[in-house]
Amino acid sequence: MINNNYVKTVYKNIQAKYPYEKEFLQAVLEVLETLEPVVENDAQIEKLGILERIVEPERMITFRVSWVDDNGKVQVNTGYRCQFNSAIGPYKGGLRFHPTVNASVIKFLGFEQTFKNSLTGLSMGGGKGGSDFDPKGKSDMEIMRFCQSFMTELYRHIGQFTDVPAGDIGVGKREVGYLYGQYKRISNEFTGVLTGKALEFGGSLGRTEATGYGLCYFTQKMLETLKGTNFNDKKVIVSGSGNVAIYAAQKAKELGAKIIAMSDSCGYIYDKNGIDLQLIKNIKEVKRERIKEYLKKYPNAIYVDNCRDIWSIPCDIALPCATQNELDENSAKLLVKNGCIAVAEGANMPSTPKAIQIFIDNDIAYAPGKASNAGGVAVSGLEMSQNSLRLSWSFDQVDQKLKEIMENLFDRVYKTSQKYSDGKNLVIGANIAGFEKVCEAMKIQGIAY
Ligand code: NDP
Ligand code: 2IT
Repeated sequence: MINNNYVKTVYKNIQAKYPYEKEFLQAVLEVLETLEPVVENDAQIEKLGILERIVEPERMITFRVSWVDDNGKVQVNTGYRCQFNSAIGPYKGGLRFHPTVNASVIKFLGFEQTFKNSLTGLSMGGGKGGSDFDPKGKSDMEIMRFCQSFMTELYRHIGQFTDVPAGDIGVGKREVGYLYGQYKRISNEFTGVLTGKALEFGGSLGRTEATGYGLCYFTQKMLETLKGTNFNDKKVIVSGSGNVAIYAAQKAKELGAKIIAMSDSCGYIYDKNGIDLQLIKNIKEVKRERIKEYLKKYPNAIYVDNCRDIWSIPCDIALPCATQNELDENSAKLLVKNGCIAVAEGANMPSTPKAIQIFIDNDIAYAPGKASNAGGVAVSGLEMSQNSLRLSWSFDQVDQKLKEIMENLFDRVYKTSQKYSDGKNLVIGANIAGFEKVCEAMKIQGIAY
């Protein structure tokens, strides 16, 4: 609920302008609701139209991607790049290839990225892109041809000092390789224009692990500060089994937790003895198969072919690491009922607004994704630094920097929450702390953009 008239008007206008962009409106409302005290303390924000500008992307690029499948048939998809905000640095954010991608999804991700990137303390603006292309079931050559066609348009909009894309759902090392190859061919330039690259051509050690590890560094600090405990001996559920989920599970396990369940978009696996992560990696990263394959080696594990029900399993800590709105009100109630003490988001906006309210009302320590999953983009920032320096740092150097970034990020979010609320509401802390730097930069740079 918004009370302040200025904030209310900004939201109503954006709602009237983009009535069908429900994910985007959800992300905007969540942020605007928490900015009221800041707006009320600073008349410049309204005068300079900071909120009107911060909810409107600087540039939204939509393009046709035609490619030829293995049968010689031409296929057509839609490509997007949303260059949301460049107040504090070049646009930075991933590319998502998934059939559910549309303008609303890309805009919500670009909007959130602006605040997330600000929270890392590095100089990166917010951007996001992708396509409704479905990589599932495609051959390697089809993936290559799609990536090449996608980059043939995208290349003119990006650059190491302009906009630096990376991976997200459906875009990992393989896709970044094909995208990079095509960028280089067309531009005749070898620069750090993408992150998440393979080590052979300028990638950073630790980028693959960064989002999942960063999530656990943040969560450990949150557990210590808000709950006086840590991961040790906790039962943990991780949804998803992609890049973020796998390395979140790995680090949580290293910190003493037992991972009892993981999922993919078809269903979930519950293994009360603890999930065999090596097997999950082999199924999902190497063979690109369904998580159900887990049963072949562990017939006593339980498989349920409904991924949304994963939250009905009793656990101490929930790490949603799959996709937006995967954890709803009913799931939140079940988590509370079963004694869960913390929910920390590896995915972007995985909890619905009603679910978040339930966590807050029931004193569950809740880490919003734009803070807790910032480790991926933070190490992307470190990859850009290494590319500029023409140097590569060791895994331990990168991991140490990641840990410092996530712990400092937690402190800043926590202190901001203490200033504007009770210290426990990290949604308020993350939104305001992320907003402050972007807002100041926008004020200083004038209004002609
Ligand atoms: P991956 O493509 O590696 O994995 C995605 C996982 O989520 C898969 O297990 C996939 O299942 C599942 N999933 C995807 N869409 C859906 C859906 N609609 N319903 C149910 N399950 C789904 O992606 P990432 O691990 O990179 O990304 C996961 C989340 O983390 C996303 O929200 C992303 O935006 C966010 N994120 C990613 C970062 C990164 O560096 N990669 C950084 C910060 C956040 P299946 O295999 O069946 O498709
Ligand atoms: O949501 C995200 O932060 C990402 N997908 C990572 C973006 C990046 O530029 O590394």
